[in-house]
Amino acid sequence: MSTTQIAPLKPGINLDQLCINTIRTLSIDAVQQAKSGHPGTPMGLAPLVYTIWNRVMRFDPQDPIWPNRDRFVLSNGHASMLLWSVLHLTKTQAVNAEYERLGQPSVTLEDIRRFRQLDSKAAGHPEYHWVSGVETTTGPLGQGVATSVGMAIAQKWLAAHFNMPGFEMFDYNMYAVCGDGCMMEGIASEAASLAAHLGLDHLCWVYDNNHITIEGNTGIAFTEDVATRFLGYGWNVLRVGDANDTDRIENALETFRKTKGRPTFIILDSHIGYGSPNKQDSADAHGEPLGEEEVRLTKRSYGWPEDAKFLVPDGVYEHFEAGIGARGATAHQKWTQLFAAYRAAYPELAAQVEQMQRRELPTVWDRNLPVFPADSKGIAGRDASAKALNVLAQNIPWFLGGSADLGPSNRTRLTYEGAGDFQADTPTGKNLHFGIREHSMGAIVNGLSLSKLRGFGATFFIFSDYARPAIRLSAIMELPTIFIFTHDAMGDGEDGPTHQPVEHLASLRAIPGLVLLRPGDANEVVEAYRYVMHLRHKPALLALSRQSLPTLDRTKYASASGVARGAYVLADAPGGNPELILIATGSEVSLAVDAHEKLLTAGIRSRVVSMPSWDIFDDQSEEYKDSVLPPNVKARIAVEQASTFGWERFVGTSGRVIGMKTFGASAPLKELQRKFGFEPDKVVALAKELLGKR
Ligand SMILES: Cc1ncc(C[n+]2csc(CCOP(=O)(O)OP(=O)(O)O)c2C)c(N)n1
Ligand SMILES: [Mg+2]
Repeated sequence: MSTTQIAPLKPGINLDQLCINTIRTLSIDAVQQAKSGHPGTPMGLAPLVYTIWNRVMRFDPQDPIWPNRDRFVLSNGHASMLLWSVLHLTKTQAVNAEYERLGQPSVTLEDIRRFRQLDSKAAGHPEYHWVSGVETTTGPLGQGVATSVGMAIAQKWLAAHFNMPGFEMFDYNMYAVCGDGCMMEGIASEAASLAAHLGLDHLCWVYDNNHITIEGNTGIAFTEDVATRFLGYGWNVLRVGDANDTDRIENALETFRKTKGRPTFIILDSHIGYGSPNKQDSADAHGEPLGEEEVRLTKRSYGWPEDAKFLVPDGVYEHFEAGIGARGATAHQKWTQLFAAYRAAYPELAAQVEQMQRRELPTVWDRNLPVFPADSKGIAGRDASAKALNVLAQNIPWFLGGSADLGPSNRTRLTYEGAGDFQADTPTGKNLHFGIREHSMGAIVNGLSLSKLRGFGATFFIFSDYARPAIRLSAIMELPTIFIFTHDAMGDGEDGPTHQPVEHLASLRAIPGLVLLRPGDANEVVEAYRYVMHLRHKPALLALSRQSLPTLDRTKYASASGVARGAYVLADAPGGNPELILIATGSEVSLAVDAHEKLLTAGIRSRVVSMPSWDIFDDQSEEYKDSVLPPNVKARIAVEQASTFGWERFVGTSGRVIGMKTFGASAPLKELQRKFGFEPDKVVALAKELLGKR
C-alpha cells in the first residue's frame, strides 16, 4: 500500500487524537482532491465515529459480515468520508456477493485518493452492495435512520427466535449517526415513533446537532425542541455537549447499552468544519472543498504537517488494530465457538442461521403452495396472495412482514396458528404492524433484508408513492425486499381517482433492477411468489387485484408457470401462426381472453400473451421473446388499466394500447370499465379496425 509514512508528529502524542485527526485530514484531502464532497461534517464527527468504532463497536474487520456484528449506519451519507476513513484505517476486508472473503481491503488509500471517481470504492455516498462494511446505502436523508429501525426489529426477532439458554447468538447493537437533515425528514419521525413503540433498546441514534444545513443556520427553518420530541416518542434522550469529548461520548454509549426497554437518542453538540479557522460553524464547510489555503490553516490548527496529504501517521493502523481489531476478533471468535456448541445442541436452528446468511431457502420452502382449480368467478389477487403468504411463512421461518395499517384489505395477515404479532413483549411474532407509515415501512423492510430476514411490506398500490424512495433504494442495494401492493387499478371503484393508480406501473417499471409482477389470476399469483422467493439480489413488487379475477382453465390455456419467463402465450390461434396479438396484464388478462374467444368465433386468428412482468421478460433470450411476440405480427393490442406510457415497446408503431390517459373516477367498477373502455367488445372492435376487418 502506498502510504506516506512519517513518524508520529509529536513525541508522546495522544494516539486517540492522532487517529481522530487522521480521519479529519483524510476527509479534507479527499474532498480537496476530488474538488467535490463534504468535508465539514467528517471534521466535526471524527471523534464520535472514532469512539464508536475503536472503543465500543463489536465488529471484526476481518469478517465484516459476521452475523452478530454491531451495525453502524451513517444516515447523513454525505459525510461518507467518515466511513471510507474508518473502513480503511481498520483494514476492513472485502467480501463479494457470494459472501466470500476476497483477501483484499474493502477501501484502500488509493480509493480515498480517488474519492468520488469512477470505480473508486470511496463513492460520493455509502453504497451497500458496492463496499463491504457499508451496512446500508445512505444519501437520501432520513433513509438510514429508518432502515436502522428495520435492523433493530430484525435483531429482536433473531434473538427471540434463535437465542437459547446459554446461547446468546444474536445480541448485537445498532448505531446510527444522523444530522439535522435526517431530523427534519418525515421518514425519521415515522421510524422513531415506531422504534419507541416497539421498545428497540439495541438501537442508538446519535444526532449531530451542529445547527448547520446547506442554506445556513438551522434557525431559518428548524427551531423545534428535538429532545422533547424524542422524549415524547418514548426514547431515552442523552446529551453530549462537546463533540470532542470522547470520554463523554463513550459514557453516553455505555448508558445506551445499559438502557432497557427503549431506544437511545444522543444529542451531540458539534462544530461543522471543526478546526478550520475561517469555515468552522458555517454552511461553507458543508458541501465544498475547504480550498488549498484553508486546508493548510486547518492542518496547522490540528498540529498536522501542512504539506502532507493523505497522511496516515505511524501508529494509527496499529491503534485501530489494538482497538476494534482485537475486540472484534475476540468477540467473533467467542461467537464462532459458541455457534459450534449451538450447532450440536440445536442443529436445525443452526442450519437456519446458515441458510439465512446466504439468502437460501429451506428445502421444503414451497410445500403446500396452493393450486387453484378453474373457476369463472375466481378469486381476488389479494386473496390468492394471502393463501401463498400463509404457506410461505410457515415453510420459511424467517419470512415475515406486514402492512401499513391495511392488513385486512391487503390480506397480508399471517393467520396460521402461532404466527403471532411482533410487539415489544412478543418479538417472535411474524405479523409486523407498521402503522400508517408507508415510507418508513419501505426502509424498515429494507432493514430486515439487510439483516438477512425475508421481509415484506404492504399497502394499497396507490400509496407506493409514499414508499417510493425506499423502494428505489432496495433496488440500488440489490436487496430481495418484497413489496405487496393491492388495489392495483380501477378495482378500487368507488374510492375514486385518489385511490386509483394510473402512472404507478410505468414509474415503478422504470426503476432499474426492481422486478414488478402483475399476475392475471390466482395461479399466476402463486407462480409470481414462486419466482420472487428465488430472488437473492433483487427486490420484487407484486401488484394485486382487489376484485375477483376468473381462475383460468389451465387445461385449455397454457400453464401459469409461464410467469417465470415474464410473458407467455396463454391462448393461441388454432395451430399457432396468429394474425393479431393481445397483450394483457393482471385484471385485464381474462378480459383479453374473452375478447380472444370472440375473435376466434369471428374467424380472426388471435393470440393472447399474458405479460405479468416486463422486467422478467426483458431478461429472456431474443429467441424466446420472438416466439411470444413474432416480429412479423404487427397487429398488436396491449390492454392494461394504467397509463399507456411505455407500451409502444411491445405493440410497436402500428399497434394500439387500451389504457388510461386520465385519472380514474369514483363509481362502481363495471361503470368505470365501460367509461374507460375495458370491455371485450371494445378490444374486439379495435382488433377488427387494426386488421381492416370491420
Ligand atoms: C432527501 C434529501 N433531500 C435533500 C438532500 C440534499 N442534501 C444533502 S446534505 C443536505 C443538508 C443536510 O444538513 P445536515 O443533515 O444538517 O448535514 P450537515 O450539513 O450538518 O452535515 C441536503 C439538503 C438529500 N441528500 N436528501
Ligand atoms: Mg447539520
